[in-house]
Amino acid sequence: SRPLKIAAAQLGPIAREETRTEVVARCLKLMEEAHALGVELIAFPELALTTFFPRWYFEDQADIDSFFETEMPSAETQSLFDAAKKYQMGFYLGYAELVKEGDTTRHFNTTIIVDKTGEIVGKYRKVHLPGHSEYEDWRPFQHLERRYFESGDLGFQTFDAFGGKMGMCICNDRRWPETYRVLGLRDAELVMIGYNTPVHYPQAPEHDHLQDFHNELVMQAGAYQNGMWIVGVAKAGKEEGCDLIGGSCIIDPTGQIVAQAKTLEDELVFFEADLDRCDEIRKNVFNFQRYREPENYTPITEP
Ligand code: CDT
Repeated sequence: SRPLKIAAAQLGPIAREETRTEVVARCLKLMEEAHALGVELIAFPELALTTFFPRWYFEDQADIDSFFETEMPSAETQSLFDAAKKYQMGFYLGYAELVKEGDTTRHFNTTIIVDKTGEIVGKYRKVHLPGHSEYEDWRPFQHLERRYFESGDLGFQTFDAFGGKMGMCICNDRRWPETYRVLGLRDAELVMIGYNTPVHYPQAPEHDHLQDFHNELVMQAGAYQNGMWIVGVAKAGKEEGCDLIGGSCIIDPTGQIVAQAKTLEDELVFFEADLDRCDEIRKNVFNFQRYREPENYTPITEP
């Protein structure tokens, strides 16, 4: 067996006025709690350092850029890396990433994996950006990810760390089966997924009551159909008047939820996983080499 003690560090709402330093202090508290349980890998949500800013339309690029990190670690986030080293606990952290490349400035919705020594060992930039790119006055709140970010350019890679193969994706990516399948084809054994999911879906409010169901449905299916562990971790609760779902959970490779958050606040969800359990699925019903029929799947990769 390959045991790995993992945790989802759900965060409650982050106010617009809350500073990075205040949020990092909340994260450090969860790391301390996790350390007492012997956690080796802890996952924080999507855009974990600030409020979910795409809910507002900003005209001024400086206002937008104030939510972005230009370096990682930064002065405000260094203590997370120090804690990783001190506790021998790696982490997954979502943040808005601003990159300068010559004369161009690029914006991504990003996550990293940091190992037990405090080194960044993997990076992912969100591929499936939801929402819209122009101000839409009929909405009770905006979802301007398609205005503020460009689609990720790193693909769905896997990373050797924590005694296995780690994968990442972000929020809306989890609704797309291709995300998990590409990670599965690259042998991911544990995939971490941070999310900010409003309860209210303005285009189809009749689906609002299905948000928790859809969250579990897609992650449980992804876990089972690819024989992988999944850590789903929410930014939850009423954030600046907008209700976000919670339901952070750990899912085993058979698709069962083995641990789940009970609140919409800062909360640790813990489980001792066994990465070898991926074989229960990968060597049987979803033995890709034996049973996949890729010649029948060609439309999937056509634009
Ligand atoms: N952050 C993020 O990707 N949220 C979307 C909201 C629904 S689409 C407007 C999600 O897929 O949960």
